[in-house]
Amino acid sequence: MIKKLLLFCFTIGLFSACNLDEDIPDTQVLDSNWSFKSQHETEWKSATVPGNIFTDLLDNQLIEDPFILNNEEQVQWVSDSSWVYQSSFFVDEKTLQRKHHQMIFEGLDTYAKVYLNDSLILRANNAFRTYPVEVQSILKSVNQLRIEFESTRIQEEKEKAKLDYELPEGNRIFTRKAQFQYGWDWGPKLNTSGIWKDILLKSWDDMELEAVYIAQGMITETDAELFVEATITSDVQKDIVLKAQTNDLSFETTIQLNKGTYDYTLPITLNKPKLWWPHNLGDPHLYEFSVQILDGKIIKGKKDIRHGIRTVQLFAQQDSIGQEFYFKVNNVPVFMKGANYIPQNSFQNKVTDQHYENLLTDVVESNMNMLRVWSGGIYENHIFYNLCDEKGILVWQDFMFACAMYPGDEDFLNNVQQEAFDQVIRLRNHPSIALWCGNNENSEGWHRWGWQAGRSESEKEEIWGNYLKVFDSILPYTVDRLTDVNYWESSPKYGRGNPKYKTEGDAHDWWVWHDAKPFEDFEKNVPRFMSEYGFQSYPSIEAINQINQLNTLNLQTDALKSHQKHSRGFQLIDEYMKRDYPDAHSDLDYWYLSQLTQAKGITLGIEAHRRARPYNMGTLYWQLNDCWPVISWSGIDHLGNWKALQYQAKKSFENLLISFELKDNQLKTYVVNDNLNSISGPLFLKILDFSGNELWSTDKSITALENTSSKAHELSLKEMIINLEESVLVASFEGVTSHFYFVKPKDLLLPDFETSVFEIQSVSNGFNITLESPTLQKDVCLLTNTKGKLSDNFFDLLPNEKKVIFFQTDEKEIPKFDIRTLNDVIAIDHSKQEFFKTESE
Ligand code: BMA
Repeated sequence: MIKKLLLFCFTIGLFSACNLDEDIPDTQVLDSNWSFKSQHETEWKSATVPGNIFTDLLDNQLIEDPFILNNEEQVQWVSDSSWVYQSSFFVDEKTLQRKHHQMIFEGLDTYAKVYLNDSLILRANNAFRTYPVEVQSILKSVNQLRIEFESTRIQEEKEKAKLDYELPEGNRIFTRKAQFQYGWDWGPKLNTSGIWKDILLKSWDDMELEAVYIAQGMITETDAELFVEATITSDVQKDIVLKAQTNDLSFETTIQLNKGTYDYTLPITLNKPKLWWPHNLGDPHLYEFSVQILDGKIIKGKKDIRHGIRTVQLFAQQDSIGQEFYFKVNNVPVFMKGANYIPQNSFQNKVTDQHYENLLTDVVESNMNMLRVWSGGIYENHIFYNLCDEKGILVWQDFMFACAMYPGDEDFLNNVQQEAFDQVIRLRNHPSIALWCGNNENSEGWHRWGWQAGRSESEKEEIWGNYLKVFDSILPYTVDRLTDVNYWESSPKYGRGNPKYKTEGDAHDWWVWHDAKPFEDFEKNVPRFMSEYGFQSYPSIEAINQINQLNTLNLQTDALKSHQKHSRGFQLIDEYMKRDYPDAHSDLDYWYLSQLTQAKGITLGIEAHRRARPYNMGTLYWQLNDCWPVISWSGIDHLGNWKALQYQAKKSFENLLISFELKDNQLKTYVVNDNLNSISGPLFLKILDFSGNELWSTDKSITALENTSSKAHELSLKEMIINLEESVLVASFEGVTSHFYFVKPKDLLLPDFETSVFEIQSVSNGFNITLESPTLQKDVCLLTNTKGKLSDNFFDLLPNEKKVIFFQTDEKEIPKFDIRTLNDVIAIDHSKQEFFKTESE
């Protein structure tokens, strides 16, 4: 247990350069010379660390790629086997002479015995924990490190046998590792094993600066009170200096170092602090701190820490309606717009820095200000949070417990306590983290998914009691003690089975999709904060072709079927598609319409939630991304390609939004303004036919107050003499334009497909594509085999509107584009109908 010594003396002055010697710990990353073998074999093969057994087998051509064809099924034996990894490493004489040597295992997956020079130094059983091990008595100049990983199945069976009842949902609950690797309704069953994070060897003499946390005190416009907390392990008792520098400011204090591990605090005050804001409301400003401990003129330890000064609070008080659920950042209520994030790959070592950069850039470009790191995956790497800090993306951070009930024996609870402690300490310097949440749907599952059926009262009491020990005691206590952000026990507070889901806390709405309810229900069932709702679609053609290993689109293969993990997935996509869209007559059209269906449904939800602010204060759809090529709820597929949903969500997430609601023949136009300033100007409304003739128009001066949603106009359609199947309403306000159609897409009488201008012009970093048509072209989709990124896609082209799309690519040759539009699909559909008519006549 770390004790805390508060120190009161501190000084402030201008940073002056002086010559200092360094005697900081030596750190060696032990990631070379690794090899692996199956426990029962003798032949060693080369391994990559950090990594995992599947990618090592793949690299050695011992298995086929489980992401393509039906290969997942063929590689299940890998998880059922036990594996051994070994390496040798050298320690130079000077380092060896140091007094302390500690090995730090940042991630072992999962049941592992670690031997250093044939001595057992560690038994690990939690992939989410960091294991520090003192090795001074064992370390030599040439060392052998061997790690034996036992199949998780063996331990899980042992744990299961200890209970006289079964816990939902399967044996994964006994093992503290990424739960999605046991198979999910969007993920393959690829239960990895191996060294999935770095192993470090740290050597030092009499003291070590282990960690630094910058805690916040009072923040006002004039001052920010901060506390630089340094965790120091020492052999000696003496006075040293704890120093922190940022910009040209330097702060220091003398501390009385005690033997052992303690926290020491340097209080500092920054004048006129620049606050950290989510990107859609301001600048995510970060202060760079350099923290040192100095023994006389010798630097004994140093760490660079970034700190964003902000307050973030969850407000979840009972109110006259039920229970509010909203966040304030820097004392301002912030509407949260975003999605649920899952691991980017079943094999974490395949996720490069560039993947993180691309995905989080996409998040900002999509106008999202919050991601929920969902609990069936992993506590992400620092790079994820670093980028969220830099880019101004708030993070709702789940603890890794999903859709199940977990054990509650002493060993398990201690293990969870240590995991929570490690992870919260590891991540607490990130200003982007806005909330810690206990679990995903465990409480919901227990209360409403039949998990209590057939159990005795004492059994139920025990299982729920164990739930409370973790989620109502260990986790909230850890968060409260170590951080300045709030804790929320379980997401959702209530699911759709409980009517309170509309009035209390956060909600998951799976009426749509799982219960096949209409998308329009999103407008009826608006909760206080929607933390999950979603709909599946096919991924990019590139991803499908990769799965099938074909050059042309084919939706009928067994390979593709094995990449749909929801038992009713295909059926539900089809059912919803038919409700709103015309029949598809080719695989290409089916693919295209599946994406339009998803985009239409989810943006309907996004906008209903945003219109309802402040009753509702957040909307996070399920799900942002994929962990392999798959038919899923994602907006961005595994290859980074945007689905129609992502392009359309980007528009629905704009700070300034014009949104419509049609009820009882009354069309209400809302203006939602998430900006922190009010916006005044004329609101233009016009109804056009599909050839561009204006059928009706009006304009009105309005003011959209900051941080509000309000009804700006109401139109009675009863009085309108227009053909609704052939009209579109176009609204614009201060540079923002929105379209509204009065009937379902399949009932639109769209003109034939025609784009009169289709120009491609080479510009720097890509090409500009100019489109224009004399008639309305709906859901224009540009398709190309060239790798790149379109600035917009799946958009509507108004009659005679010139639209320029930027295609960012490294390719120098003019790419070839095909165009798909809804006009096209409907035209085929109509001609088919006519054809059938003629035939039967
Ligand atoms: C939510 C998630 C996931 C699941 C998704 C779609 O409940 O938390 O468990 O993948 O629904 O079914």
